[in-house]
Amino acid sequence: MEHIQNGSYQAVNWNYIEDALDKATWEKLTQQFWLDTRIPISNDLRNWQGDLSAAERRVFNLVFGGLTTLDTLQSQDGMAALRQDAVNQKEEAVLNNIQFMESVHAKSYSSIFETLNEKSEIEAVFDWADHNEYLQYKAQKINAIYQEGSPLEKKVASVFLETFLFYSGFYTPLYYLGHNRMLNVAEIIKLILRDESVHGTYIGYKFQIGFKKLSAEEQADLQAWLYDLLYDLYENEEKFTHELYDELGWTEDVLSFLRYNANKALMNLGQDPLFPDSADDVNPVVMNGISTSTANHDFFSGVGNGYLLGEVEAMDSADYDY
Ligand code: MN3
Ligand code: MN3
Repeated sequence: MEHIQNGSYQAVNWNYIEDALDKATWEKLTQQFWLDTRIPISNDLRNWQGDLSAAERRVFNLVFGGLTTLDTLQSQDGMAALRQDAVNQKEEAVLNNIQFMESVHAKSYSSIFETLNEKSEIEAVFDWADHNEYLQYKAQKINAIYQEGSPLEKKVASVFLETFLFYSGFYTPLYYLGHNRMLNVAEIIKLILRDESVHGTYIGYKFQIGFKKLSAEEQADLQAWLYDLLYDLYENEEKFTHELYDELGWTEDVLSFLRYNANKALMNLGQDPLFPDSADDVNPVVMNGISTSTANHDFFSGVGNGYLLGEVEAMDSADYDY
């Protein structure tokens, strides 16, 4: 947004709030601030060395390599692109917070790698991530929208990335959590999921405000574009999932989990679901992993804004709320 108005560089005034959700989101995100360095990942070394097969360790590493790429994209390009379209200064501040936390997410995977692997193994994972056809396809497809898309298209890209594309990776640590393995790694993933639950809801909400202002024809065009994009990303994600998970025999379960999350991404954007998959279709071990969560699950608690709570709960099923 433009910062100079009537010849003056505008100071941000938090005593004047244009949209209560900006302030509520700021409070929620700062309240749940965390750092990877607080989690004792080395406590998982016994599981890593004693309970996971070589094939499982390999998939685990590649999955985290892929997650690193996507969180790097969010921290370096995603939030910067969305911030250009912020409609007020408090929204910009919230996006600043999100951008920093994306850097924490990206770094946390390196903390996991460092604890569990040798240097040469880590280098191989990064080399794989930088060159994997399907991972690069989705990262560059989303980044192109960040660079060239309209304000609403950029928000769609961000929500699809965070509420859909990450889940082929999140499946693995949630699966182990459901089996009571790699619990400290899972703790990091739960913290990331807690953040993403807020990010997806907030950015989806900002999308819905803009979407409602479009004419019926513009809405129909944008809907056609976003469903095409989702199909395109899903086709790529199918190939990515086969490449990663065929060896373990997990592919069909991961794909069902992906379709379930694709529907959640659409819900965040206020759009109808695309796939028939519901929570009941997802491997119960993974759902169990998600629901063995810790803290209070009251999204935007303490806001005292009834209409927000209602709207947010509807967009954001309790599965990922902590
Ligand atoms: Mn993230
Ligand atoms: Mn995020």
